[in-house]
Amino acid sequence: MTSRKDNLFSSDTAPVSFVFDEKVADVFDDMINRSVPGYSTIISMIGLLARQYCVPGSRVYDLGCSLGAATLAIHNQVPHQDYQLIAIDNSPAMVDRCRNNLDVLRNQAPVVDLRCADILETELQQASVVVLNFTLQFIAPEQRAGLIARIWSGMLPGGILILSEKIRFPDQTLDHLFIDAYHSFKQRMGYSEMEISKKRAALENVLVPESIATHKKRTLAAGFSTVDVWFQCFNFASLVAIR
Ligand code: GEK
Repeated sequence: MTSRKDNLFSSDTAPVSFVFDEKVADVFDDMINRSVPGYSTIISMIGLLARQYCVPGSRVYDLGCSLGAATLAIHNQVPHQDYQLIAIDNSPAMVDRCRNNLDVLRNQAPVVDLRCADILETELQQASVVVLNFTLQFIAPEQRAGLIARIWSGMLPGGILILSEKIRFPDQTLDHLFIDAYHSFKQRMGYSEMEISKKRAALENVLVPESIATHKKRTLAAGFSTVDVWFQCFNFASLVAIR
């Protein structure tokens, strides 16, 4: 996957509010790799989990697929071809570039069903694996429970939901500690203090993080039999829930 360097927030014309438009899609691979600690590990482990849980005849959904990184990891790691792989994003700019990235899979089954659609309006069926990799955080908080419940309804017993999110901590001291550590990480990844603070302001009310306890409570309330964290680095975590 090739990507231009993300210097979106270094200029005076930096977006005031964050949107997944052409400018973001053009630099997204560089942006997410330098902004989410452990991103490449999470992507590769999503492939590994899908390899374990994708049963023949089932469907696998990558919800909020962006440029298709998780979709590609799943396609590369599931050892059989008897499943449908559905990748969905509602940003036309992301879907265009994702289609190009998925071109490397041409002539290889299964053919990825890439859709430009709202995951809030997507019906899920027969899913053995559902991926929400840093997508739920962009859904309005009041719509999250409904989405998780619909995902549960569309899943097979024994299927898994992989839910990665930026998280907040109820303990203020820890919350500050992790946010400070995260900003140091971003500086080490080459972002200036001005870029970090402008992006933070642009994401205000667009990316709404919740605590791990809130995510766990919501998945259990939706009907999942169990849920826990399998990855965490500072204020970023990934959970796995079993239907
Ligand atoms: C990855 N999962 O690289 N319907 C569909 N897509 C949506 C919606 C919605 N309602 N809301 C937001 N999105 C990817 C990274 S990025 C995470 C996911 C980030 C899409 C949005 O267009 C964007 O592409 C994605 O969710 C979130 O593994 O930017 O931090």
